[in-house]
Amino acid sequence: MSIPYPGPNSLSTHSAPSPLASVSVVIPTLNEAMNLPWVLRRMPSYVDEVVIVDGRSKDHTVDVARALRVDVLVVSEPRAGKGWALRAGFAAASGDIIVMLDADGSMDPQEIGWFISPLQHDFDFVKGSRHVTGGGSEDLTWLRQAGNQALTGLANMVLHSNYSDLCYGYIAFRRECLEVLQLESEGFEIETELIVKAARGGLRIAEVPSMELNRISGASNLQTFRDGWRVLRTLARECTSWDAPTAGARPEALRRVKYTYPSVRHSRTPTDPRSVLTLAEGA
Ligand SMILES: Nc1nc2c(ncn2[C@@H]2O[C@H](COP(=O)(O)OP(=O)(O)O)[C@@H](O)[C@H]2O)c(=O)[nH]1
Ligand SMILES: [Mg+2]
Repeated sequence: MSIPYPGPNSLSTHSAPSPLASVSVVIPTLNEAMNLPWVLRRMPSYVDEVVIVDGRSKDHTVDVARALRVDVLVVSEPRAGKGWALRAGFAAASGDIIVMLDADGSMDPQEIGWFISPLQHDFDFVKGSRHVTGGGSEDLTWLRQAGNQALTGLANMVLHSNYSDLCYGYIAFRRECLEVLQLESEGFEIETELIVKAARGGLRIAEVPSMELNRISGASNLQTFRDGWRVLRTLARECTSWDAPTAGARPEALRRVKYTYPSVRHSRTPTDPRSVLTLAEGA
């Protein structure tokens, strides 16, 4: 099943039937056989495609995925790192909307609707946040929390943005965004790369609350200091040397002036009550 998609010029095509946007969910997996069943069983029915990216698991992750979802697309990526995995998954995904989430049970697929809703209202890129009302985390240690807070503050200062949660990888975007983002990260820093480039590329960004749960079983692959350093390096690199494609080089759906947000203004003039009351009388 697909969901209504307003298309790039939704305001001007009001009377035409909306095309349906398809939804792909990309999930990188590394030894998640014990956790993936919960994730796949919580997948909303309107998700059209689930892409699992594996290549290094030593358990039965891929068999479990195939057993639970016959139409699962399994992409093999033998190189180590979440960045490699996500990039391979994005390249294979066919949906109009791409959602990325983890396989360890820390991100609830039932929240996907919250991410998709802003994409249907002209946003391009939607980020989950544990630090807005309605969001939270069972999984953040004080050290990770402090590091994330410092990195988020730094990113906001440099980007003139107001992100509330930099290091969190529950994200959805319209697939055209990939042409603007030009991803190249190999590891966990891909989340930072996505977020920095989305801001620098002038995408229309929304944050939605997300509740991060504990990993169901197994241990995190993230190493706080090693990966924190990679995040910092990515932040510095993408903020200084990356140049977003200009509006002309973009897909039609994302074309707008570089670094500026559209300011659509709806006229708000006082209404003469008589014009409304006569309507009611005529009815
Ligand atoms: N395919 C693939 N997936 C990975 C790799 N490293 C981590 N992942 C997956 O990326 C997601 C996030 O990893 P996790 O260890 O939970 O990191 P954390 O959530 O930041 O603590 C999980 O679904 C992992 O299975 C990798 O090298 N290859
Ligand atoms: Mg995790």
